[in-house]
Amino acid sequence: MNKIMITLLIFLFSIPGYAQESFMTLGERSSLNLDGNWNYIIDPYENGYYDYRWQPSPNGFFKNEKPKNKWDHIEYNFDTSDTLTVPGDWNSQRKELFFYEGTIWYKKSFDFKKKNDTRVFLRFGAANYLAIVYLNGEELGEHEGGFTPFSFEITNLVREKDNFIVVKVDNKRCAECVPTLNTDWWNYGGLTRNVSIIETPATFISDYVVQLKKGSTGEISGWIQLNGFKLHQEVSIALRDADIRRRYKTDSSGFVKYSFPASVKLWSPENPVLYEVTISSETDTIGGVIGFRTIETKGTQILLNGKPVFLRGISIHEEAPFRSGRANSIQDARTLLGWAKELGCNFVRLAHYPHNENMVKEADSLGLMIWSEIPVYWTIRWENDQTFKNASRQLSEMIARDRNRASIICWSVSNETPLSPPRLEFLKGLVRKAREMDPTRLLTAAMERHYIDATTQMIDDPLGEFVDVLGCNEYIGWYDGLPQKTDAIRWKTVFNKPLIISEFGGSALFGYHADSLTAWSEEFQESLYTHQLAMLRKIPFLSGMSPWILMDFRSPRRQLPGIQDFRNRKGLLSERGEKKKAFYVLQKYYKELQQEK
Ligand code: GCB
Repeated sequence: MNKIMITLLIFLFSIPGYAQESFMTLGERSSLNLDGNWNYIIDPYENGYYDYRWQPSPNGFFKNEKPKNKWDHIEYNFDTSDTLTVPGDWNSQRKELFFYEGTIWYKKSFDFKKKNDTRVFLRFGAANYLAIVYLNGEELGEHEGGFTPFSFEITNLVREKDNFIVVKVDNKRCAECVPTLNTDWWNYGGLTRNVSIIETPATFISDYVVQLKKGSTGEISGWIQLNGFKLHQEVSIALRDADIRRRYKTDSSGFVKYSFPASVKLWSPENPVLYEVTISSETDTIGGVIGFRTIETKGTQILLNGKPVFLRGISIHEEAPFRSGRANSIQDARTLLGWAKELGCNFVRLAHYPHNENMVKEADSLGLMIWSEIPVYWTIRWENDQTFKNASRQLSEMIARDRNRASIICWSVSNETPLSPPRLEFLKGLVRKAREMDPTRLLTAAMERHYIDATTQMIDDPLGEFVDVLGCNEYIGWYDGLPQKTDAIRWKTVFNKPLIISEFGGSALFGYHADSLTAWSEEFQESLYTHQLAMLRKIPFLSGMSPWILMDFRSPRRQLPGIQDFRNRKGLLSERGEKKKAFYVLQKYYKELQQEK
């Protein structure tokens, strides 16, 4: 490394709170957990941020000030304010915050004894939507986007006693945001995922990829990236149980790309084998459990480990079973994915944004393939450059976090977006970015269809040319006619690619029974599933489905008193885990599909 580079690095590392791209391995390290009670101040007028001329105030709430003498009047006090539990959304923790969209300030104090020659980071699993983070009164930086992790280096700011973190979290919706103003899910605000302090060696393994090479079941390839001063090091990869250990040298930027032959047992839903993988450098060691599989397409088929697979799926929102609000715990993940397994699924669509890490890890060990997506949903501002950058960053953060997970087989760039040339350019940009970052997984998007005559559905969205798998949402029998309408429908596409029907469904209130033509009844939903499945069975290029949706979820758009009560009722289970009749229709169908194999 030359002198100029060293000076530059020292300069960068010495800026307090120099904001990081999200280093993937920070999420894998043991750390000081900051979950639990955080004091909070609700601030609808953003009084703690702006002065009375609406200028950012140098003495905002982030200073966590205390009166210095008896005539000092400071009009806030975190320590006497109430608390919220982190991780957790605020809407479902306090009745008065149920509909709240705006700013809430969080504060947590902690002590931290840093070891010699280490670096320290503050990591957030996610904060919805815009977070500005301060440590001991200094701004560390901000993060936009509610569903991906971010971290800040605090090596030079953290002290042994009485640190305080203040976070301004603002979940106001906006037209240029991702997602935009209009969605069909609850805009749960707050520090919705874990917060932790992580200590690493001065030079540490910041990111790595260990995956089968695309199209090969006998070659592992990937790369390792170091971060710090001592970038030129010997590094190694070891796979326990496969008796593999390989050594490499990183270049002067701390990077090495590698590839080696390996005979590993392949991960699949029937046998989700995971290997203990250890990556070591001269200064650091990190490990994880990783599965190996290939995923490709051939004509209209999806091939898992070289063999055609039909994706028996279900869509899932990150909504907590039984208690409502944002799901985040391992128990939530086990319940939701357990129901998917009970249905007979081998596939889940994690809608409409990256879900928490517990979901992905649990899917890895349960053997569920995943469709993971970013909230580029409905009417995004296609021509706004900032909106594109924001979407692209969320996509990168999703891929960076999860690209070693065997369960994830496809990245989706959008959901039901209206056709236009700027939209196509925007989405092509995202597809390009995803391919650059991860050449091994399939790219998809939930697109729309249209009628070319009274009974023929056509999928010809120009985006289809750029993705590997066509996703398509359709609501024939619910928003479009009655369930019987599906009987005469035929499907066509201009693409020679596999199709996943990424949504279909209809609403039913658990326990409401009537005849099959009565809206909101379990019988209506049951009949809709029966007719839909008969139609889908006849699509020759169909490779999978993820009906909408596993469990009822909160949405401000769903008002009807006594039926919806602010819940989208298209779940196969109620929010209390009660199974509706349609659950059994899909379960039976998935059993039949398994037997047909
Ligand atoms: C859709 C959306 C999904 C909605 C669903 C519905 O097409 O993709 O987010 O919740 O329809 O229930 O209308």
